[in-house]
Amino acid sequence: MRCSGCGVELQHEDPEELGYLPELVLESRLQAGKEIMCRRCFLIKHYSSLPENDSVSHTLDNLNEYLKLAREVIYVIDISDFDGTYRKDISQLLKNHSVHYVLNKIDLLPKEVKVEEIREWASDIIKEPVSRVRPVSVLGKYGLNSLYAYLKSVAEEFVSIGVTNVGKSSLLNGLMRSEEIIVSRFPGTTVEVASKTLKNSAVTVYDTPGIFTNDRLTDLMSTEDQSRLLARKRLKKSTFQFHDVRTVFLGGFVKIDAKNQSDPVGIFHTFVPESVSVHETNPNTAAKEWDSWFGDILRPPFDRSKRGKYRWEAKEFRLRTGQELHICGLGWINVAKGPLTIGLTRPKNVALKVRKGLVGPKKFKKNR
Ligand SMILES: Nc1nc2c(ncn2[C@@H]2O[C@H](COP(=O)(O)OP(=O)(O)OP(=O)(O)O)[C@@H](O)[C@H]2O)c(=O)[nH]1
Ligand SMILES: [Mg+2]
Repeated sequence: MRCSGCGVELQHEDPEELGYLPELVLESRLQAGKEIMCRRCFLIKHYSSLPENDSVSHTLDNLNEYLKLAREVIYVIDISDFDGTYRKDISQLLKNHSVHYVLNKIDLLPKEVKVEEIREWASDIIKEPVSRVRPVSVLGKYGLNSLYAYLKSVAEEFVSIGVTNVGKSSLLNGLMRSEEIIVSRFPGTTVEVASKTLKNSAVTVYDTPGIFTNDRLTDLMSTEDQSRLLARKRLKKSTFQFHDVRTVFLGGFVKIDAKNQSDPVGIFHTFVPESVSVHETNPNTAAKEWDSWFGDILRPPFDRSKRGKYRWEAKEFRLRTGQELHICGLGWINVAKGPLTIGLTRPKNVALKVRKGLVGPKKFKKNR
């Protein structure tokens, strides 16, 4: 018998292993006609927590196995962390597949950005026609009907893949208009492949466990803190207009030292989840106070852990008007008036990417 939440075969022997459900609980729930779930799914669903020592982790090797399930692939990307979730290492494994890109969580983007713009922006980077790039918001119920119609017109079998927490399982629930598959704010919720057939169609989609990464800021954080960081509503936009130099912290993990090279002022915006504190100061105070502010007024981290625990690296970028610097697993900096020199200090493993702006330089002109 399998768990109704994650599809893992139930077992009564080892509480540390997946699929554990004490035999007595199983019997009483069967008698009462209640849903049959493993302990892990029960905790996620009813207590929004994970068992202690939860050590599920899925790699690119696992992904290679999932890719054998179907030729057509739905690659789910979190548009609010595009460069952290649309990845070279994954794309390289998809060469022999036909790939359809779902950009999920568009509800988190600034409302000034139009859906068609997002689509064209991503199709340009991915180098695939716009028809293969589908912006959706599962939570905002946007784009699901047209995605459903599109999938039906393409093939009968798809495997849905991507890194953790991008909303793969939510997407499949949304397409099925059900809440059958367990989803949560924790990375690594799905532990086994589950296949579902969409209503009124012959389309089968395999939901797969998310691939774990090690270059997103979130990868430095506990599962609990990652779920705290995860954006619930539109990303927070902050604007900085300055003549000379400016230091801005994005939580405790990112320090931006911006130098204006433009005449007379430079302007940049930052976009981060609402749980990230954005703090502007001068370079001297920043250098003096960073340690004591870390995990206090600068969050995340969400506890007073020591800054010395991490390996730090500073990198310098010269950015033109309209360019963006994405900080994988956190958010991005958008240059509204450049050129600017941005010195960015962050833990060394966190990947950075300069890209063409998702947000055009003139977008926010009216509200400045
Ligand atoms: N803002 C927003 N959040 C979403 C959307 N879709 C999913 N989420 C949230 O993203 C989190 C992860 O969703 P899941 O469906 O469990 O993600 P997953 O990709 O299956 O994750 P793993 O199984 O861990 O790989 C949950 O908190 C969802 O509520 C969306 O359209 N917008
Ligand atoms: Mg999942």
